[in-house]
Amino acid sequence: MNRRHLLSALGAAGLGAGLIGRARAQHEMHDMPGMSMPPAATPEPSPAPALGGARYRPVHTPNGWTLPFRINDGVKEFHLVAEEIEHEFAPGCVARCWGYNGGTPGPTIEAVEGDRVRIYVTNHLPEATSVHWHGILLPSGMDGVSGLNQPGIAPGETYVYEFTLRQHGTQLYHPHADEMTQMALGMMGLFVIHPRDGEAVPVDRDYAILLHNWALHPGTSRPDPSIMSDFDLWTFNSKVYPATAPLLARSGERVRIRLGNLSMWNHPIHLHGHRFLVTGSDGGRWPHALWRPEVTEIVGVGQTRDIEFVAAAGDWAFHCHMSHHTMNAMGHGIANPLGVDTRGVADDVRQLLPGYMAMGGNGMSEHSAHLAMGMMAGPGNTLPMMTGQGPHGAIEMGGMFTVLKVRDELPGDGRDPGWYRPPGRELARRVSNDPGFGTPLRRPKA
Ligand SMILES: [Cu+2]
Repeated sequence: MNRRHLLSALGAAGLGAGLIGRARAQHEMHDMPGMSMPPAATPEPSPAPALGGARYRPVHTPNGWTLPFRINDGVKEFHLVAEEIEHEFAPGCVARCWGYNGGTPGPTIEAVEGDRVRIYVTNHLPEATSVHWHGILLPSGMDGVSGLNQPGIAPGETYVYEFTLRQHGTQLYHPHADEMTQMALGMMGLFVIHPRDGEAVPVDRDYAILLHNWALHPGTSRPDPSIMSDFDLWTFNSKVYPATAPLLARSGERVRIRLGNLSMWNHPIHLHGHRFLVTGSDGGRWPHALWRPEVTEIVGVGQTRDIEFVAAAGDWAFHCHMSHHTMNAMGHGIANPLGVDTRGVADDVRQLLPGYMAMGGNGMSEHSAHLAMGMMAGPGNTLPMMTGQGPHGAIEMGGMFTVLKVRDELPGDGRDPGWYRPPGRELARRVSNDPGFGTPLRRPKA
């Protein structure tokens, strides 16, 4: 039996193996005060500005930004640059990606129904690109499908797109030239169009999150465009938890979260503690009669969905409900170690593989415990399968996960308010450590 077979027979050092984060980096992460908190907090929403006569509440793109524009003769002018960038998914994992204007996702483009927009696109990539304005009603020649609607924008060239916005809603933009590669490397962005006449039910906070997946194999630094389904990283605005910024709100505020999906999977996005309304999509804000209450909404590939809710005090998980999408890199094709006592063979394996740890026999939770203790090593430039520390211990999440933090009052400067303190006895608590506690009923044996 060769080493490879032996490993796979043993469950390959637990499901996290081969992808176990760099122990030292993780160790430091856990040791640094505040590192379990995402670095980028959410600033206060600024008052609705007057632009071209129309007033709107600006969208906030967590971990991202909004592209500034200038007004030239009544036309809003934007400039996108397609280019290679260095992108950090979370501390300890950096990749050479492709994006726009220095980042992935590209900056959010924001405008108002009725605006005439002119968008310059400069190509700094090594191959031709184009931009498709996904969901936007426009003349065919502006639709951005290279070969069909226009020639590809060659490296070094700048093209200009110009059209009038005839709708509102949460739209997207992405290349339509070597689309598989360029999107796999991170080229995509949100395009939010506000209604011209404002909204009958205005929101106090407006967040925008783009969902994506990445095949960044452990130990490598370039996303692999050939992968169809077995991705390593699942992201909110190109970040994985714990680097995903928390979403902040005050109790009682009306919050909208716009979700766009340009990944290769559908994502059932779930919010704890609230019943939200699905109120819109690429088709704009729906008529009131179509709003429907949900706690989980599937955002299909190429779709957008807007959800709205009245914020209730607490720390509330907000995540994709595909449980592998709230994990980071892991091996998927290995033997199942669950229930297997591997203690006896771990010493033998260590002679072949120094540092080997038998894991997963009692579940995967010990993965995060070992990480916290700095006991695990693995390939460089990857992240632990599950991570994150909360006020009560390991959160054991990654990928498409963040925390909605609702407080009666928030720090004025947009700082993270820290962890929620439940009032009185509103906290689950231990009442016994006797395994024989109580008289639970069990389903009768047949
Ligand atoms: Cu998902």
